[in-house]
Amino acid sequence: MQTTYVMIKPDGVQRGLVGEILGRFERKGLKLVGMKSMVPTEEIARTHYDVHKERPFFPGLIKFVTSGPVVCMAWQGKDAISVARKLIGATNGREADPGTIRGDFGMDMGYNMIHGSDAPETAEFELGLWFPEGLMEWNNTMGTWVYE
Ligand code: D4T
Repeated sequence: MQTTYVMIKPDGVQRGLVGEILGRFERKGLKLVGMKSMVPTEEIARTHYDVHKERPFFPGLIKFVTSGPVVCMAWQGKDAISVARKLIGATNGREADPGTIRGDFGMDMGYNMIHGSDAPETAEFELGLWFPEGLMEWNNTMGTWVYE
């Protein structure tokens, strides 16, 4: 089992897409092991996107991510990282496949509504950053009908 960090960004919240987006992860069969909402501080946003700190879009990205509430989620399941990335779709909404979140609702690169960890190491780092209090352990009875 893997756990991945998924975050609905301020544009997803502003556009009223929270229910639509998180419903897709639920329906897929992933298990929710953490969820909360906050307006990110500049410090947490900078740490999260540290890998991009030299890129020209970095200042705009930090301003955007700290502009309003985000929804922080931890989803667990077999290959949860790649499964979530597939549900999310390509970075630019205009290029993302229909059926993906960005493909169905997005038209841009910066305003792409959602983030998902891209590798086990980044998932571990991001989960520790956004959920320092830890994640929920619970028995998801639905899981017995999701996996053979
Ligand atoms: P995140 O990290 O938000 O899930 O997005 P991706 O994994 O799909 O894309 P990324 O790390 O390459 O980019 C992080 C974040 O920066 C914005 N961005 C990216 C941007 O505004 N302009 C750009 O040219 C790029 C490459 C979008 C997502």
